[in-house]
Parts: sequence; C-alpha cells; structure tokens
Amino acid sequence: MSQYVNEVLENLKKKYPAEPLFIQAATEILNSLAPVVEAEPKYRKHKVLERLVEPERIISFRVCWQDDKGEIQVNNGYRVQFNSAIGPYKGGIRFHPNVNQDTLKFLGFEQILKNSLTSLPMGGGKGGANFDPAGKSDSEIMRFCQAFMSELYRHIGPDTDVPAGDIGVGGREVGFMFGQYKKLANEFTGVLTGKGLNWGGSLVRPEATGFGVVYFCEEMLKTKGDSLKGKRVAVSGFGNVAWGAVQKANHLGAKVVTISGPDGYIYDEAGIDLEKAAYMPEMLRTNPRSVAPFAEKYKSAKFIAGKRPWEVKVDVALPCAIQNELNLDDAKALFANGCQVVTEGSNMSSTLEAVEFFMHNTGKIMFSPGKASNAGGVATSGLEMSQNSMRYNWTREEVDAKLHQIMVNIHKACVDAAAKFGTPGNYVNGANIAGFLKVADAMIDQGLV
Ligand code: 2IT
Repeated sequence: MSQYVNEVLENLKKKYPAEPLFIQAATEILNSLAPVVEAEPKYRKHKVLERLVEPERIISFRVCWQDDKGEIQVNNGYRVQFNSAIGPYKGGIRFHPNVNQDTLKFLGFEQILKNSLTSLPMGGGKGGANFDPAGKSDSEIMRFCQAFMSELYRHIGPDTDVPAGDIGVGGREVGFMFGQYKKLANEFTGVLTGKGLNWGGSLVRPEATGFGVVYFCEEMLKTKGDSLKGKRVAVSGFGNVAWGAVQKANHLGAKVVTISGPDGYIYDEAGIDLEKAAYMPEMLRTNPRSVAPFAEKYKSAKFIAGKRPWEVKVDVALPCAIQNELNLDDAKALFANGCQVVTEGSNMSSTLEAVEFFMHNTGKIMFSPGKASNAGGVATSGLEMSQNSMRYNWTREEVDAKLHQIMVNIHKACVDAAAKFGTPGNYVNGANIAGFLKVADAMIDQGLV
C-alpha cells in the first residue's frame, strides 16, 4: 500500500471515468509500483507518477475516404504520444471497430514500460482508428490507409514517432501507409516498422511477437527445471501473435491443441502443427472474424462456437487474441485443470480480477503480463530501426538470436525486480517495476519538460 499511489489513482479515476481500459491498466501498473515509490521519495518529489499517467500529446483526427460503391465514409484516427523519455515514441497502429481514445491510452501506457523492458531506446506510443478491415477490398484498405496517413504523416518521423502494426494492421497496411508517407514527406526513411523485406523490413519481424512469447514461456518453465517439450498448449487468437506462438511452440516440442477467433475456438487433439499453422494467415485475410473455416479444412479439428479455449485441460496457456480475453472464471478453470503457466501474448489479456487471482497463487501457477512476454514484437521493430539506420540487413539467424537474448534478458529483469522489491515470482510486479525505473529516472534527468 502506498498513499502516493492511492492519491494518483483516485484522481485518475475521477478525471477519466469514461476510460475503463486505461484505468484498468493504470491500476495494475501503479499498484505494482507502491514499494518503489515508498522506498525512493524522489519519485514523489518530482511528481513522476502524475506526469507518467498523462500522455505528452494526443492527436485526434478525422479520416474521410470513399468505399467501392462511391459512398463517403468517416472514421476517427488517433495517435497517443505517451512518453518520450528514453526514445522516440514507438508502438503499433490498431484498426478495429472498438478503437477509441481509451483503448489507445491503455495500449500506449503499457507500451512505455514494455519498450523500456526491451532495453532498446524507444518511448511509448500507440495509434489507430475505429475502422473495421473485415470485408473490405484491397482498394478500400489502400484508400483508408492513405487517408489515415495524410493526416498522421505530419506528426511522425524516424526520430520522432515510429508506428508499426497491431490488430488489423499487417504488412499490407504498413505498405500502403509507408507509400503515402514517402509521397508526402518526400523521404525514404525508417518511419514505420513491419515493412516489407524488399523495402526496409527486417527478417523475423512478422513472427517475432509470437516467437518472443514462447521464448519467454520457456524461460518461466526453466525456473522450475522444466521446459515446453511435451507440454499441451492452449493458444487463443489466430492473428499475427498466435501464428508466431503456434510455430515456436511446435519448434520447442510442445503440442498446441487450440486456437480461437471472435466466434469460438478450435480444439484439435491431433495438434496444430507447422503445416496447419501456415493456414492461419490465409484464414485471417479471408475473414478476421471467424476461425470456423479451420475445422472445415482439417478433419481432426472441432469448432466450438461462442466459447473460449480456457476450459480445455492444458499445461500452458498463451492468450494471444485481445485485451480482457481471460477473466476470473477462466483463470480458475485453468488453475483447476492443472495449468502451470499463463504467458500473455496479447496486451492486457487478463482482467484485473484474473491478474489478482494469478498473483495470489504465485508459486502454484506462473503468470506473466503481456508487456513483458509480448515485447519481442516491438523489440524486433527496434532491431528493424537499427538496421534502417545502418542501411544494412542482418540475417534471419542474427535477428532471431538477438530477439531470443532480449526475451531472456527481459525475463531476468522481471525476476530480479520482483525479488528485490519483496514479491519473488511475481512477474506483474517485476515487469512494471523494471520497466518503470528506467523511464522514471530518465524523466528526472531531463528536467521538467
Ligand atoms: O503491442 C505491440 O507491442 C505492437 N503492436 C508492436 C509495436 C511495434 O512498434 O512493433
């Protein structure tokens, strides 16, 4: 408990009653920081928490475009430039119907600490639009991306703010946005990451988030003298993160028995192997709202409509879909079924109640928050930025080795910080504290700006 933390949180709740996701993220993070701000009065003196919870800048703009029928469409675009204490703003762009300022503030806040954990020089930011890519033609996607970038380009730059992909934004969208930025700025620079390999992208970036999740999970199991080999794994989602996680889990000898979509989950007792994983991106392109086609293509797979995969008996759970996809009942079900480790792949996969349940059962079930275990995506974006600056490309092996080492280092940073501040084995506290310290000290070093 910390009076300082409570005051800041109470003020935040009063000020932003319409931002439940941001308040959820802030509650989890600030509560973890209580022992740090109590031990070090300088953070209170410099009002670091009050400053940290306010984005440095939020850009909110209109995006007008024309659909294939010639109808005019109007969407809302945003970029939350949250914190630049340790580097240019960095973070993805999400296109999803439920995107609003609250969503992007929660994601941007998480991103500050995540990027700090990677040990690369990147500040925290996030952007997006309430645009639904489902069912849109390539031309519609292109026109939307161009309209979005026509406004955003004036606020970003390779040393200012470097966006990337997130839900609804992959290689195709990054391509269209990059083309429009280049045309408007008359510059070919590393202003976006997740670019195509022929025009400045990095090897391993597409699969990096999922690979990193599984590398992190393997490190967690290692602390118990165990490994993923032979484990039964439940993955949720079937997008970019889930796709990488399924592959790497297979590489490390695990058996993946589930993936999921907004409409239900796939249970495949034969295992979702590398060949089946290759079908996931195709399914995503065809319809990002349904995982059902997987069961039509593979006879061993069953589609369970309207449910989430956490009811399946597994050793390892990797939530890789979207925020709040794992609630208290799901956490209890996993625990009751003997699940040993939950490694988040999506940002804030678990509700506050589920996180509290996991923290309460530290020692009996291991749990890591997305900001630590999914940091491999943005870390590899950082590696893409380095390659762009050097005008040089590393090989697949070089990038993968760096990604792996970064995940090992993040895991160690979390374990060490958790132990140092009195909650050994608590990855939530460890991640929040380790991420915070670097940013907070940089903010103090740089004065009141
Ligand atoms: O949530 C995330 O870390 C991302 N969407 C990736 C951000 C990035 O800049 O690569």
